[in-house]
Amino acid sequence: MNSPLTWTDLDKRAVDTARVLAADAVEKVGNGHPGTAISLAPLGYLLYQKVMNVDPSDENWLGRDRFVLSAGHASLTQYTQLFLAGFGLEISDIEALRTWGSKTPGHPEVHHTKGIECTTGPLGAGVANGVGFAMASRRERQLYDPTAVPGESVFDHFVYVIAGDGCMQEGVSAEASSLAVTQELGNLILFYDDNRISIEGNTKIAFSEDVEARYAAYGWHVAHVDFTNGFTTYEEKVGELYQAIEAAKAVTDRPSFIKVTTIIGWPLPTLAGSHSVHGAKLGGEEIAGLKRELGFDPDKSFDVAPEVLSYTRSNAADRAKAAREVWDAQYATWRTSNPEQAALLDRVMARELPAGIEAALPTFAADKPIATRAASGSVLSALAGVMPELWGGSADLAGSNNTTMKGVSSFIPADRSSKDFIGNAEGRTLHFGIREHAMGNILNAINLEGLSRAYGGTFLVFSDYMRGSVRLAALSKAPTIFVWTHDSIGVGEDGPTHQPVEHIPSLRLIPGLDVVRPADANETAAAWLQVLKHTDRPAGLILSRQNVRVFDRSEGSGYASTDGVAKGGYVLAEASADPKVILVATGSEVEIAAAAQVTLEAAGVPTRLISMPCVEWYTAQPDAYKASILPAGVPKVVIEAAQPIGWRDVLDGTVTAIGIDHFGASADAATLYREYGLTAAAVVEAANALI
Ligand SMILES: Cc1ncc(C[n+]2csc(CCOP(=O)(O)OP(=O)(O)O)c2C)c(N)n1
Ligand SMILES: [Mg+2]
Repeated sequence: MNSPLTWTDLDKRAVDTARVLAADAVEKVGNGHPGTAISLAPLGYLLYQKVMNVDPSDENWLGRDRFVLSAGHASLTQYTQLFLAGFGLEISDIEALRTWGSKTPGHPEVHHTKGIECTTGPLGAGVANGVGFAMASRRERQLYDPTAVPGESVFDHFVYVIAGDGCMQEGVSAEASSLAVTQELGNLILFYDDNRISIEGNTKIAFSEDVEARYAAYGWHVAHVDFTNGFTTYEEKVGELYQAIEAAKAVTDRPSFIKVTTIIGWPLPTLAGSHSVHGAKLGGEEIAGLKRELGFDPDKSFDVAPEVLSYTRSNAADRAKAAREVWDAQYATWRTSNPEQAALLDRVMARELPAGIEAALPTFAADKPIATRAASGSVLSALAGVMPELWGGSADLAGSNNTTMKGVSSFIPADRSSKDFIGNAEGRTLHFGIREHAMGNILNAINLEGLSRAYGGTFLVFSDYMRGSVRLAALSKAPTIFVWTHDSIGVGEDGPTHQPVEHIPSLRLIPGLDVVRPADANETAAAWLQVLKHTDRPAGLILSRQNVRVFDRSEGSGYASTDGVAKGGYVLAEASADPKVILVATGSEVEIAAAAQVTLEAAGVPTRLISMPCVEWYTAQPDAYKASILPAGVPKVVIEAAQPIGWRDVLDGTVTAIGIDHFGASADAATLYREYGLTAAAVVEAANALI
């Protein structure tokens, strides 16, 4: 518990300083979002100076509370507090808002500005990130400090999220908030800035539910602090807000929702309450009026009284010191009494894989075909024991995605155990429900937190439902692993709604995302290893529903080992002489290309076969390697059961790409492959046409 709230004139002055800085910063650059930063300054200040355990001198302190500004456009809400608390932002950084190279970009960006936990801006995503951070915290306690009393471990902390009307309107927040209560996330506190304004003005044109009642219906602990006193007067009730936060912290069996009714831009003299302050500069007159109202010199910009800054910085430092004294001692004790867990923590924080992980991976015999999704399931089960930090699940498709590690229980409260899934404290199997978008953002938060590694699955076709989170993973360099199965028309009878066609090339368009489509079971194991090794980027594992041939890679078989998987593309089967044509394929189409290679070779055409499980890894190889396996002068035929766009950019020279540029249909997979011309015969024909 924090001590009773003290709120002096200096605190008030500091809050007002945050407001005028927000106004000045947007005015200087000529664009940005001043309104909410002005009216939410008391909440931001309260959190950073009176509530949260954070350490401005060590922004990665493990014991810190996590903060997410889901309303990312109001980034100045956070930047001004990071400045006042001394997280490394100086006044020149506030002055440089939204300009090239500044530490204060338009929206908060993780790994860019100290004190930012995750990149926000796409509205609602931050709510799901908050849920992810809260889940991560519970798992970390169990992983590293399993005997601790919940709430008393060095790994316990609170997660605070600020959301606005937009976040509450976006479906992803509903998905995540529903799951948060199932997960009993008592460490999560969500503020809703109920200012009833978004870009198009009064939200009543598109938003009419009682959001507080909605959260109560989810099962959250709810509270309301009304700065407008029922739309009569305006009173920034920081004391009441503080009490509401303290009460929320005391509720440990469910998340807490605090609606704060505000007026956007308050106390701007003429524009408070107007949507024009949401995302535009205010104008000199208005800012001068604000400054006069608050007792600031209207002729000065970026004017911070030294006594204010020294007060806020020393207050933040003192609070951090007090919190650290307790935590550091507790942490030292934890390390000595839990040497095994401490070693695990050190390894995971260094982002290293366990020694001997290669040996733990299964190998698959070539005697019978296996779907790569099934191989993936075997890989995960094999990793469960050696990689305790690994956890994951599916958006209700565990049986289809093969995402459940054998022998691992579920990450659900024990009393939610079902016939099929047993939940307990050790649980690592995640159940996202049918909530792909929230799943993606929850995974991102867990993986950004970095104290465990999480994956999540759905059908590839539904990657569309979570694409925003995939993009954020790539942008944030979150090492999230997306397991996308049922990766082509090979889905078969479910028909075109479930048959991805455009997804693979469209995911390849996302910069920084590794799109990995292994050819067979053994490539799947190698692909998992490679994906786990990359800790600075997300990957999508694209896996087949249908069985595919397992290549015999033994000595003399003619097929190469899986060593080349790490290079993204490699010679799976060499030509009998200098190749006249090179066949390139990914995933389930590699076996088709292999059959075509046999036919072409039999007809006297020396043909090389390349498996290319990951274009991104291949592209990153030295030019010499690329030229050695795919020389420009030799014609190439590519086959992939997807939109064939893009291959001419990956491969030099003459390229024919066989794919599918239309929707599929409901029929068995073999029929669809035949009807749509994804056959060895088509590859042979295309090859013959080129040579
Ligand atoms: C997913 C998404 N859609 C649209 C936007 C563009 N956008 C930025 S702010 C905003 C309005 C947000 O309203 P609110 O959350 O109430 O914030 P306030 O105006 O109160 O600051 C919109 C539509 C966005 N950032 N993210
Ligand atoms: Mg609003």
